[in-house]
Amino acid sequence: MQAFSDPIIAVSTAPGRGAVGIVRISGKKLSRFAKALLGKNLNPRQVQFSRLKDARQELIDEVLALYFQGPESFTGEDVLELQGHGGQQVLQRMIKRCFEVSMQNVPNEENQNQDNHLTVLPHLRLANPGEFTQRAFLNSKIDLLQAESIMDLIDASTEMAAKSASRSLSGVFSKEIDQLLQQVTLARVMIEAQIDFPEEEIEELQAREQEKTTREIEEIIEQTQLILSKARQGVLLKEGLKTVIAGQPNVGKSSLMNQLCEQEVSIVTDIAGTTRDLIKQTLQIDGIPIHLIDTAGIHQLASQQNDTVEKLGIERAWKEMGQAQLILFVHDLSRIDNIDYASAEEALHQQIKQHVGPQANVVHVWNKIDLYEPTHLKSVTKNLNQAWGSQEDDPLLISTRNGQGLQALKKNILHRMGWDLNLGEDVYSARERHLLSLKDVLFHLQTAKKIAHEAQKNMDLIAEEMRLAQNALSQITGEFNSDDLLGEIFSKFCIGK
Ligand SMILES: Nc1nc2c(ncn2[C@@H]2O[C@H](COP(=O)(O)OP(=O)(O)OP(=O)(O)O)[C@@H](O)[C@H]2O)c(=O)[nH]1
Ligand SMILES: [Mg+2]
Repeated sequence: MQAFSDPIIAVSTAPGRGAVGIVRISGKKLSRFAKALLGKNLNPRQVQFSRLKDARQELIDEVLALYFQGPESFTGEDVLELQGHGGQQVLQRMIKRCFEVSMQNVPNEENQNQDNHLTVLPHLRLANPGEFTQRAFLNSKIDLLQAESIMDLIDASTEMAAKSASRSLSGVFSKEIDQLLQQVTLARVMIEAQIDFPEEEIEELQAREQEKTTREIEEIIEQTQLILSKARQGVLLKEGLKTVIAGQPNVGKSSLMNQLCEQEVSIVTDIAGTTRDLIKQTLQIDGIPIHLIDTAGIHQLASQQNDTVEKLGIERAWKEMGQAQLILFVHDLSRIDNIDYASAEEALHQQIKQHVGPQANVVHVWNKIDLYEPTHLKSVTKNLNQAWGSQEDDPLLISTRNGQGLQALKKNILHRMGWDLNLGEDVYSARERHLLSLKDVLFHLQTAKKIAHEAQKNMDLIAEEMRLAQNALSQITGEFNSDDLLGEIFSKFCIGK
């Protein structure tokens, strides 16, 4: 049975070859272990050079040893770091030696009685994924938001994502949540006090207090909305945006894919039905990861034809559209006056609406502007945009051939996802879990506000909603979390972290 009090050991550097490799040990009373392993007493927070030898006194590696005495360490326990050379064999020999030494018996220095011996470091075991960070959390060195941001920092794939993770790690997000929690708690105390108002209390005073409470709830709602929008951006930075390029054959979907990715990832020809399978590529727009998917052109005749590959390709396109956060529906301006093409466009538009739901994020992109220059172009596309319920005032007119309109399209993609440039620098890394809790908080606050605005204010109900908001908030920083959730969060870490 594994225990949280067991000392743990792991290689903390990435697997593979490297100049330096680190073995990390965390536990209680590590100084005795360090002495038995390296033959000398280590001073906390000082780097000491040592020769680590095996049982036959053969050199395993020359190491730099760093000893942190708890609670002034990452995990809050004693921590020993051995920095050696980064080969896997060396590191494994170091770990093996640590296990051997941990099981040795040494005289108990605290009790000089001759027969009194102690095992150097009983129950030493390999660390589970994320266990060092989990201990830091359990020993209150960091809160749950900070623990999660450590993983985000390691995983960050863009500079912006790394910046936002380090902002969370430094506690910016936690501080804002804590402040919000304090505000909610205070408001709740005030409300509870009003419930207990003595009967003889003058009505006027009571009314004034209630008004103040309502105002306070409204302020807290505003604050929650701001934090939610910053957290939303954080999730976007971390997770990116799944975007599918869809449309009829030959409209220029693959050309758009290549232009956005700035490389030839998809084959482009003038033959309708060139793309048959999904082509996936991740790119960045202003530091936001966009997971772009090029799909097979969709046409109504496919189901009547015998081309199995094409049919399968179209099926896959529909499946991806169903899961996409954004669909770039590409249209071919050079064929817009062709009746067959236009009616197929209308049919496809209806199909997309049915398939992905009316709330889906569909951006209409009008391609091949270089081939179509009549003066009434804008009004034609504008009418179409409006008829199709598009959100754009100005239609997105592009040419993948000469690059026209692509910048506007990129901006539009970010805008559609609610990316607020003004918040850019303020963003902190966040997860779906945080968004769900914040939405929960907002729901309870808004319910409380609604009751507060009723003529017959039921203060008991308001207090209950505030209590639920408070609970949802404390779930974010981990004060109020089930063991299951904690287990799930930490198991996603890598070993040694
Ligand atoms: N003039 C012009 N031609 C374009 C433009 N974009 C694409 N084309 C041409 O249109 C044809 C089809 O382009 P693709 O990118 O293969 O179109 P697609 O939508 O991926 O086609 P399928 O994979 O068959 O569904 C090619 O001959 C392209 O060179 C554009 O902006 N202007
Ligand atoms: Mg294509």
